[in-house]
Amino acid sequence: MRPATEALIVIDVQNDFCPGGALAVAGGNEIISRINALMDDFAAVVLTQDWHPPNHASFAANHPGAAPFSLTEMPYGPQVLWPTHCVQGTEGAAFHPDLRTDPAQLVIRKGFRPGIDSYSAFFENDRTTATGLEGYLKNRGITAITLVGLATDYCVAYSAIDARRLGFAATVLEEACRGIDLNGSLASAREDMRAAGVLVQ
Ligand code: VGL
Ligand code: ZN
Repeated sequence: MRPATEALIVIDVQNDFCPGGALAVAGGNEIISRINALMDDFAAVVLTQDWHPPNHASFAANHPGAAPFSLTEMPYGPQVLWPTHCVQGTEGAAFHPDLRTDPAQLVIRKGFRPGIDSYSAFFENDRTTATGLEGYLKNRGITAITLVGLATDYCVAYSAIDARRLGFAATVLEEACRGIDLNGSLASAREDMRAAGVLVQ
């Protein structure tokens, strides 16, 4: 068992990010048994859930003429336009049926504001609108987090880098993560995480 100051943060292990889903990450389902086992080592377990309204600005379908995986400019900076995924209340947004959810004390939903995407478990993509996770963890006396889940180069990396910015120690267990790898995003995410002081294992 890890010390009570450590939390496991399980990022977006949802049907749409697993094979057969709308934004499938290759091998996304392969990490689930490892994540399930890890939950027994941590007294604090948090799940995140990508949770978009149908009119979400990150969906290519809501930008006439735009192709999925193309880039657009949002008021907060560049934004990848994704296939429609993790729509609130749909089967695609549900946790993968093999993921243990009972050990989790908190589920953080993110990306619910139509005009702004939210990769990080801590902040929306403007990097200032908070999800509340920082306060929850600090109130529980958590000082170090271990991150696992999907996708390594987007939601996992953004969460880990924000964790460092907020003063948490952060470890990403790559064997329990899978990436999308869009135009070299996996290599640059690893580099950015290391530069931010994230331990990438
Ligand atoms: C994610 C793209 C869009 C993720 C979420 O969970 O990494 N990626 N929404
Ligand atoms: Zn999303």
